[in-house]
Amino acid sequence: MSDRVVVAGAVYDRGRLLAARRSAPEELAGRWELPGGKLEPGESPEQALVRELREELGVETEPVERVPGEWPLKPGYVLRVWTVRLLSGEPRPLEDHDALRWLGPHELDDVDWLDQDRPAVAAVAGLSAE
Ligand code: 523
Repeated sequence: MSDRVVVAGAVYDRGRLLAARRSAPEELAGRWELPGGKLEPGESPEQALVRELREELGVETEPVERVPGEWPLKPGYVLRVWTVRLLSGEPRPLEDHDALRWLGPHELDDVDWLDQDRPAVAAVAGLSAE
């Protein structure tokens, strides 16, 4: 069986990347991630991403491009990432997170990313350095 996809957004605004601190479940709480979540039946990855970012952060966004690569999560799940443009709203930690930070290009190591998000963030940083 193929792995289930979890989508995440590298949300950029004025050159800074949004990092979100998870509030649950216990084993992930306190660690930072690129916000996102699982696809619902019938959704495209881009639709799922726009929905998740609206629910979790209260913002309208537009996926820009897929970040090349795919990163393993818990067994049966893989993470795929898109760069995302903020269209409207100021992100707030409404659901699943208890803090947000905007990281400048030299601040990407300043938060304790989830292990599985680290390679994704490195790929995002490589893309934006081009
Ligand atoms: N991750 C992860 N990194 C990351 C995301 C968005 C998700 O490691 N950037 C993991 C955490 C969970 C799984 O992927 O084990 C699903 O993410 P979650 O819980 O954010 O997905 P939701 O919001 O769809 O979850 P439900 O509450 O279960 O619907």
